[in-house]
Amino acid sequence: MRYDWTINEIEALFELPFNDLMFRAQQAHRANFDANEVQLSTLLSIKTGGCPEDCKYCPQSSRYNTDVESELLMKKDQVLAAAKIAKEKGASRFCIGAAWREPKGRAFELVCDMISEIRDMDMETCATLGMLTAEQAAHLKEVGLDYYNHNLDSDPEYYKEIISTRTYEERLDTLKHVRANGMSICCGGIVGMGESRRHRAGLVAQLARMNPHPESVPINMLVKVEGTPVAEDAQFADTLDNFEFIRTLAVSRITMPGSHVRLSAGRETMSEEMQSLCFLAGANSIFYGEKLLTTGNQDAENDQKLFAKLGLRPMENPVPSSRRMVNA
Ligand code: SAM
Ligand code: DTB
Ligand code: SF4
Repeated sequence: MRYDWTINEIEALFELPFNDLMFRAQQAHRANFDANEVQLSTLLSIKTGGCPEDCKYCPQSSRYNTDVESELLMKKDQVLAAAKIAKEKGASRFCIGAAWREPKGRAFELVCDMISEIRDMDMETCATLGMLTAEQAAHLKEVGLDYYNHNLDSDPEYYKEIISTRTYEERLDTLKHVRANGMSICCGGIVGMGESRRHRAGLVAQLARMNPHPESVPINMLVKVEGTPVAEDAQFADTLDNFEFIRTLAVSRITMPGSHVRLSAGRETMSEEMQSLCFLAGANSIFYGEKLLTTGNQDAENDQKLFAKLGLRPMENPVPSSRRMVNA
């Protein structure tokens, strides 16, 4: 495993002829995984909207006029009911998301309680709650959280075009606390926000220089939501070519060969052929279920049909039997 990738080297991978890039990605994929298995994660927004941060892509920021209303923290019973449905449909990981800058007080305690119960449901647990202190990370580990999702979103240079209310360093600090407390990291970014190929290579370099690599790497294709700056401002008007998105997945696969690279947001509008090229590029994880946090995703039934056409299988649930409930 390499942790010393330079931006130039990664940019050179981006520039390979497409077929050569796909071949390299398949080689890396097959050396580390069953190339016909895809991990399924289901997302649930447990606290939607009203976020004080100014992430220019985000429909949940209170600063932009989008259709997303601010809601209260969801009740535990509702969350557990959604987790049960996800499990029945075949998800191996359940991820809860909150539109917070950081978790606080009683709400954090309530979320910890939810996590400890999801943990007993024979699924991997994941949460994305914003910035964490070292103490909060320790507490999440204690209640049984397996993964924490916290994205870098872009490379350090382009970051200032997207977010002003939280620094890149603060993101890295949160990731440090997650790692120090023995949880797995889910960390990736968004492409299609008007960044250059060099910026995309810079994002992948940031991820691939982490030692160890993030266990899950979500690559999101920007979902342009009406009312957010990325959908309204001329600076962000360009849309990303599909092949460039596929290349980003392939380069992530080659540089982080042991990680689950996730074909994340943006899948709702992708054709079956586009998605199959994403899998060929080494993506081996998806968000599964009809909703992401606030926007749509492919229906589970569509995914099942596509998997059948391509001969893909959902990855086995990795939760050890020692953690499984006896009467589940
Ligand atoms: N509030 C927490 C935070 O930002 O850390 C957690 C939830 S936040 C919505 C999780 C991630 O979703 C963001 O870091 C971003 O990468 C992704 N995301 C949000 N809106 C998106 C969009 N419109 N298109 C693609 N990805 C998006
Ligand atoms: C990630 O990288 N993508 C997910 C998850 N981690 C939390 C979120 C995508 C959000 C897309 C816009 C929405 O549905 O609000
Ligand atoms: Fe808030 Fe997270 Fe959206 Fe940023 S990405 S506005 S922190 S919910």
